[in-house]
Amino acid sequence: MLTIYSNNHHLHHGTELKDGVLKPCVEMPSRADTVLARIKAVGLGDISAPHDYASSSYSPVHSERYVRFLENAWANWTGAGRSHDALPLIWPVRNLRSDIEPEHIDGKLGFYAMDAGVPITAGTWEAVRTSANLALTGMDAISKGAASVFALCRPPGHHAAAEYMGGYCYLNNAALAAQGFINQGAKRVAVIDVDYHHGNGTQSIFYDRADVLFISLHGDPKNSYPYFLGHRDECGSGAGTGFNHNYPLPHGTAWDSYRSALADACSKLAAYAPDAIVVSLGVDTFKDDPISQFKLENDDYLRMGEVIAGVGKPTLFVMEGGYMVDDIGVNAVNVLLGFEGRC
Ligand code: SP5
Ligand code: ZN
Repeated sequence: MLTIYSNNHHLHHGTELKDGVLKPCVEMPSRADTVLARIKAVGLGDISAPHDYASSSYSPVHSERYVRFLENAWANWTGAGRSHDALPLIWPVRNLRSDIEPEHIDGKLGFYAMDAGVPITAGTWEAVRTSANLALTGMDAISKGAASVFALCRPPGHHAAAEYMGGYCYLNNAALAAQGFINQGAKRVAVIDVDYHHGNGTQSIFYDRADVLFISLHGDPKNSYPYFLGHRDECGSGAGTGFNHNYPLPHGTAWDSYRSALADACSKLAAYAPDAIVVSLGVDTFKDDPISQFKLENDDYLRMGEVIAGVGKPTLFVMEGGYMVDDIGVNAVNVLLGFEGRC
């Protein structure tokens, strides 16, 4: 399997507000380095650099004003006299106005963020746009005939929506790839999100559309981030009704019950008969993940790849979360090896 990778992810490493304390993000550069090392160790296949895509190709997945905000945030922040990572400190919750974009950077940060896990630093924009380029390059390779490709994206993307960032995510790499397939002529694309956390951004972007099916398996939002989306009754709206499926699962979920949910999800995938599948591949479902509550083991990821391969469609894997750095290389690459029947 071809991997698309760039060293530019090293440009992004920041701090998050966690457990009431500012700490280095668990979403750190060594994550992608570990996955890349494992790809080389098992000889997964060629590793290619991304092509460059203009930010105009982010429409309609992201709004133009949101992209301009991301691009200029660091300059605006330092222009206001700050030198530490930019983080939001105020949010337009219920009954505060969110119809007027503030001019001051402090207002903009809250306007465009869902949490304090999305630091913006000097190198963030370059890393973020490169991560999107990886997913788009992988999408193009599949459109040209590749059966499967792995976009080793960092930062991840599935919490980012049309106009907000959150959960270490800035641009929604998987959604950009899904829209890319549609732009290249695909009639139907399916996104399946196996990250521990609900893919709220991807769901939101495609919620009213029938041409992109979204399916997510994740920690029940009653007890897991992102808390405010990902319930079972969210089925899509308007033309998109019936094209969104959530599988909220309890703390402690291990492979047996995960496999049942995944098999059900994959039967829905197959019934949709998509031209291409995008997998939001988070491996924070691992038993030792520092911020998550599922119990998957190393070899379970081989089986996960096999089940997804059973759908039998061209498949783009896009890296999302996974924070047990010692194991994420093995776990992410196990999904890819399982998909290829190399296990
Ligand atoms: C891409 C991705 O996986 N983003 C995840 C963002 C999660 N951010 C907040 C996590 C808070 C978890 N707190 C759990 C404490 C467990 N001791
Ligand atoms: Zn996650």
